[in-house]
Amino acid sequence: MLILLRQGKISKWFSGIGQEAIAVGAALALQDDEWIMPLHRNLGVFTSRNMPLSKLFMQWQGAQEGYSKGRERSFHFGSREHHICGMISHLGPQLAIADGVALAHKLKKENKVSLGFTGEGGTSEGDFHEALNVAAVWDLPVIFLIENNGYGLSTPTREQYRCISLVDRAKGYGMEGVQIDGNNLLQVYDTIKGIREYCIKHQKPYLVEAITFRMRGHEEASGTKYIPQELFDLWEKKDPVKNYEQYLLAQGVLSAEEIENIKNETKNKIEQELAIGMNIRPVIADTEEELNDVYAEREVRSQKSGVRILDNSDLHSDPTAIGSGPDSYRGATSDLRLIDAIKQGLHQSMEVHENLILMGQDIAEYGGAFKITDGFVTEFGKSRVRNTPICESAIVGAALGLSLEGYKSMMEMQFADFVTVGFNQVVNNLAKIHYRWGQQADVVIRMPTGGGVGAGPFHSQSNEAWFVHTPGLKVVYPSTPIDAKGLLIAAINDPNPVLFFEHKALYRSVSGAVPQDYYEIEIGKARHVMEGDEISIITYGSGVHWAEDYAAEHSEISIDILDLRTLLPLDYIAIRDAVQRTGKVVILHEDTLTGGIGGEIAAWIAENCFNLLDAPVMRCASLDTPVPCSVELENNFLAKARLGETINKLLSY
Ligand SMILES: Cc1ncc(C[n+]2csc(CCOP(=O)(O)OP(=O)(O)O)c2C)c(N)n1
Repeated sequence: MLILLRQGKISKWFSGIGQEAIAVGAALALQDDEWIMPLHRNLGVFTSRNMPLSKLFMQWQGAQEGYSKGRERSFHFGSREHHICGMISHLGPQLAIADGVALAHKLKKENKVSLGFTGEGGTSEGDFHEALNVAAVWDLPVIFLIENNGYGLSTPTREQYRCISLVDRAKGYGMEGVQIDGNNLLQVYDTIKGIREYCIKHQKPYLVEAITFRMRGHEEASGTKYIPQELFDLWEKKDPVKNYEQYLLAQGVLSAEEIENIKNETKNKIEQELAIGMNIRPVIADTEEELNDVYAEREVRSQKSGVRILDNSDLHSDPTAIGSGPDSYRGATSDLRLIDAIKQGLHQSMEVHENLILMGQDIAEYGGAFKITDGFVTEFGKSRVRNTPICESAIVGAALGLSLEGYKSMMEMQFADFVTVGFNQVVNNLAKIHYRWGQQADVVIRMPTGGGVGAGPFHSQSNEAWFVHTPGLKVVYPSTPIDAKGLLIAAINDPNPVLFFEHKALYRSVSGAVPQDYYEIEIGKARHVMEGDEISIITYGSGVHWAEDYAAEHSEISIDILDLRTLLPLDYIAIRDAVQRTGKVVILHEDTLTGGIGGEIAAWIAENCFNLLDAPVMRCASLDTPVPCSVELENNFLAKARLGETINKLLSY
């Protein structure tokens, strides 16, 4: 690797020289179908899982024939076939994915563990703490393996943490831990093998701290000037490969000649594989393939026995049907509030999908902050309706881990505001994983959102635009009970990560007829709420109700209303139609103005529908301030306060 790097034949590489015993010993101690979450220094995991070297060489050249179609660098890729979960650069988030996989094993009652790597530097991340805490609280069979090599880039351990040994932290989490010589291959192998059995037998996690040393720079370019030479001299004597060789010689397991033969065979194999691996074609960008690979394709839906499946067309077979009622639907309906419709959609999904797991703070016996899962635990049991510690990042990561093992999951953010502490997992792990190495993230995150409830800056935010800007996610935002149920069911059936926004102020204030059947509303399709020919209001969420109220109070204006329902992907055909109907458009949203989705839609209309416009597109959004608490301030903050003014301005243009 070092030679190839110097020859410019592979791109960036992080050396594991001096640390080989940990990756190799740990990988060999596990079964081949047990997931490992390796990091940048763990070449030994990839080779121990017998990945073809030729394909690895292709990966390291950034070739399309590698493991990530040329989309990822060095070791940032995974392979389902080899049960290796590709890392994201952020290090710590890998550990919570191991939690999710271990949870899947526990639920399936399989005798398996997962194993997550971290450097000692990565242990300072909150993700380390969250992952260990969740594993301990949920009694998950997962091995956390710290490779303590003395430095995190240039930062020595004394500037990284204050405890004497990192393994001492195990006690704080309520788990067992052990410190081992990470340069002794047999010790690593034996320890991990024994711990694996312990984790399976006792259904518990385990923390291992393997002491080692990094014999080269963080990566080759950054050098090693900050490390005293004595340390290299000391650790050179402890080289894991040389010492193992000596051991085998001393024990009479191998002769000097046999060792020489093994080396030659290995060298020849590397040369042969390299010759194949160098035989790559130049990367050819295919925009369509690039875009298509961002999302997992949904399998054709199969009708489960006993479940009547309706879709959008059953409910609205007349494409000009107006309003949110089940226009053409002849089946039984109930008059439900938005919150009840969500509850029903979730409940039916739990019945249909035995592999659907719900996770969130206080969602079990307590029924959730808004009582959406009230009663679920009695019916579906605590293993499927799971209270979580206050560890948003780890729970999103665990949801991804469940997905690796074929589970679906729904995580309830107690309030959409708290997604900030799970943000990295959402936008970097869930969103990018399919594009990076073809793994789906079958996860729905429910996001109780929005203001108008006097709850102040941290319980009222509209943060949907953050996610609309993230390729790989889907963002859904219903405004009516019938849509909320059908869209939630569709979100759960979708194999991609979906952020499902539920407006808190609409939970109990909006109701309507909802089919009792299990049905879907198609993600990505807007709803034409009201026909008009003077002005089009394109909106979603609470904006739909503000627009409807305004139209009811101003019958003198012919108002057309479009409810987007999904914000990613946007329904551009419906947007175009709305522009065409009136030529005058207001985009209305509760989110603040700058960087809100209104700007995106306005730009798209300007680029694509300019000839249909009779006036500039106007945006009506909330003030560019945090959400204030006092009712007077909040009323002034919300976009609704400026809707009439915006409409008048547009009409008089
Ligand atoms: C969240 C985050 N912060 C910073 C970095 C940059 N970075 C990459 S590796 C590294 C050092 C990691 O040290 P350690 O966890 O001890 O692992 P080692 O590289 O020593 O194997 C740093 C700072 C990063 N990748 N992610």
